[in-house]
Amino acid sequence: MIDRINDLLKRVEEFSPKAAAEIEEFRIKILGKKGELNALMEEFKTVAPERKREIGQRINALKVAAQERINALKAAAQQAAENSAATVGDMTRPGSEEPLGTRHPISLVRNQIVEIFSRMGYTVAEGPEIEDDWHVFSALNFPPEHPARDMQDTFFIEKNPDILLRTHTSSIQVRAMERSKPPIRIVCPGRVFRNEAISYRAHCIFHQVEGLYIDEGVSFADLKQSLLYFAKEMFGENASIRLRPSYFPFTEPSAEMDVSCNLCGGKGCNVCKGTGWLEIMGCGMVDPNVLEANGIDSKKYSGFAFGMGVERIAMLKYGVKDLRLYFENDVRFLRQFESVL
Ligand code: 2NL
Repeated sequence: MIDRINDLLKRVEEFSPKAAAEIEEFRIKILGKKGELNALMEEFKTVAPERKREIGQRINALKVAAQERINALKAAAQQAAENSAATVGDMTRPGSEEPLGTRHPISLVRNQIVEIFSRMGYTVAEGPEIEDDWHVFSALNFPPEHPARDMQDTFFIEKNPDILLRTHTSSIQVRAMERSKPPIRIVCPGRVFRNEAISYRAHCIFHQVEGLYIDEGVSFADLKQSLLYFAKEMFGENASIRLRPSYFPFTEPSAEMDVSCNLCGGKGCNVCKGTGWLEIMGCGMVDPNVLEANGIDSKKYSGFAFGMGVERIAMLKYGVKDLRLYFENDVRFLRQFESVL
């Protein structure tokens, strides 16, 4: 009888069903009313009294082992069924909704600036971020000793004074003048790099949009009218502009352009520091030296150019107080900007 108990125990331990239905079949065959275990119990009645204790313990152990094995197999089969249902899924269920991302505020504002100028006939030009001295400084009338050429202000690649990260997107415009004859009418968006300490108002990487318009008879009046149109489209129909004399190596005359403060309507607030005006860009008539350096006859052609910082425009438009927010990619900040552009 011991052999039959051991044999059944072995079969229980080795039982490995190929389908879940086999487990229940096996349970009935072993543990069922007319199963093999009950047959052993029947036979147990005839066991000699002095052996009852040992054989009884063995039958009991067999019963426990069989129940545990069957329970474990059933649980595993159910888990497997749930897993395969999860991977295949119910194809008729509605899909789960994925939240849409939002465009970065810098992209939104850059796209909007580019779009406004494209309505005035400007096309977009781009160029390399790693540049040479000629396209960033020399072709733009920077004198050899200009402080912008200093290591303190410009990132040079491997200390080579001729290879550097562009400090403004004017280098794109220089490349456009090299490539094509006037009329030229382009906007140049891009990242620029300056060796500056990072703070709430400065960063070593930021974004600019510059513009260049060269043709016969382009005047300062054209500059004013174009930039007034831009300001109204960007800041609203009530926006007005003023130009203050300034200096850039590449324009003559040069000016800083202010737009009326859209927060206080020109009355004076903490954003415009009580002046009613916000500085938004630099501009001017392209210096004849720059035209000549780029092979354009300055007696025949004239042009205007302008440049603005995208971060600054976005700060003024959205009331962002700290420039570092643009670079941290905190979704709680980024989610606040939704737009179609
Ligand atoms: C500023 C000032 C400016 C330009 C950029 C330019 C480009 C060429 C020739 C002449 Cl190729 N000028 N660009 C002109 C005036 C101002 O930017 O404050 N930018 C953030």
